[in-house]
Amino acid sequence: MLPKLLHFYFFLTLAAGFIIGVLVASYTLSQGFVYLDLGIHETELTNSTSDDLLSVAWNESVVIEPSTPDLASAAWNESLGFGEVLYVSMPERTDRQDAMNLAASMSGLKLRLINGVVGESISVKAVPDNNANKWTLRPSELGCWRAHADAWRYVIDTNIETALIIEDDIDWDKNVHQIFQDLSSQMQNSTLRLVPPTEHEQTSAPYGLDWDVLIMGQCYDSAHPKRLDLVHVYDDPNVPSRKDTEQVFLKQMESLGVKGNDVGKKRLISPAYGPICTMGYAITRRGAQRLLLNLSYLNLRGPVDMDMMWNLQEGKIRGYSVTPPPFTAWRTGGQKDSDNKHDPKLSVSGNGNRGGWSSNIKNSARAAMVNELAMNNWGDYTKKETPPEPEKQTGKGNNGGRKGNGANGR
Ligand SMILES: *[C@@H]1O[C@H](CO)[C@@H](O)[C@H](O)[C@H]1NC(C)=O
Ligand SMILES: *[C@@H]1O[C@H](CO)[C@@H](O)[C@H](O)[C@H]1NC(C)=O
Ligand SMILES: *[C@@H]1O[C@H](CO)[C@@H](O)[C@H](O)[C@H]1NC(C)=O
Ligand SMILES: *[C@@H]1O[C@H](CO)[C@@H](O)[C@H](O)[C@H]1NC(C)=O
Ligand SMILES: *[C@H]1O[C@H](CO)[C@@H](O)[C@H](O)[C@H]1NC(C)=O
Repeated sequence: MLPKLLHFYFFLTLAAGFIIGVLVASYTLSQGFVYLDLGIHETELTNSTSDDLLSVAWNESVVIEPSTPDLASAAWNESLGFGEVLYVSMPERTDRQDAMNLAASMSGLKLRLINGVVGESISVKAVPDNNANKWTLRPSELGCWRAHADAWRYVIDTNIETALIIEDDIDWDKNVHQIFQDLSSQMQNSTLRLVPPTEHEQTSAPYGLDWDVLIMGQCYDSAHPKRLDLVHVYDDPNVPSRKDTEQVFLKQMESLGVKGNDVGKKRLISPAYGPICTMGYAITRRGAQRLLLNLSYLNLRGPVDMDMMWNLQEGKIRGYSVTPPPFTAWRTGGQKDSDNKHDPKLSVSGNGNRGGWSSNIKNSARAAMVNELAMNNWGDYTKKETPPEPEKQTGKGNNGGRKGNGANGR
């Protein structure tokens, strides 16, 4: 009797073990799919994180308990792992808003519009004090400052921990999520941190919170001349080649020890010191408060980017610069390129978007979206009617079968 009972219990234990195993495995599996649902484009899902999750999921043995998904994979969400993405655009530049809406949708990003401000509309009473310098701000510079200050205010009001702020005339890489995932894993353990990340940072701040501003869309930059030792260098397969990188960034990289064959392979994080332009930067809530304090409440000593730089150089705010910067100007030539410096001698449209260009980027998102949306409907009908020819390897220029119908002109 007793041995029989033992057998029974033994069997029961086995069965229970099996059921638990199946439950845990399917839980892991569902975690994998939760992640997949967050992914924006199917084509992006072949990336390491989802691969890892799937290979865990398909393993029968109960390997790992459902771990918190890698924090850096938040970079694949619609705000790149920041609280929100805000973009500044003059209300009348609906052409640029169309472009940003389109490019963002093709890159799996969601943007919130912060209206640009006409400088002349700002009351003289609302202009910050400017005792320190004699710089007289042009109305367009004042308007630009006001729009960014409104973005900072939005961050403070909404209680988000970080925001990415971009302008409306920019381009980025079509692999922007991968670039930011890589940046995030580097920043989590960056050698530039003064203190180890807090528990909160480790669980919910993909880029840490040890900064006020994270400069990622500068048009000029330089590192602290006496602190060229402060740099965090890492491999990034998506950095532009030397010929696609502007001189100013090659120079900065060289000053920080990245030259020769490392150019085109490495990206750098260094304490921000001399950045100009505000085409793309992230701020923490504390950063937004510091900027609103110094660049509104106390004073405004010059154009918003200059005063931010002065504060960085004076050590009054803490920032990091990412080099080469992931956000860069989209240029078409002509008057459309600038809302600040109107030059009536230029033609209105320049080369137009079809003739537009950008530097510091390996795979332009703007160029990619034109190709990805291209089609040849009538050609496809013709192709269907004629029996398919055997597939020929055409080498470069053909992006493979997936969008093989892409007519490259219209
Ligand atoms: C199961 O896990 C092992 C170890 O992590 C891995 O090498 C193997 O490829 C996995 N199997 C499958 C089918 O993914
Ligand atoms: C993206 O991830 C960040 C960090 O976890 C989070 O704060 C933000 O709300 C997420 N954005 C979206 C659109 O889910
Ligand atoms: C950061 O460092 C910790 C502790 O050394 C380690 O457990 C973690 O995997 C590292 N994270 C990344 C993203 O490298
Ligand atoms: C703000 O700017 C002033 C210059 O007017 C500078 O002296 C001061 O240190 C700055 N303060 C803070 C808190 O950043
Ligand atoms: C994920 O991203 C990397 C880096 O951009 C890319 O080279 C690769 O194609 C992607 N992974 C896979 C397995 O496709």
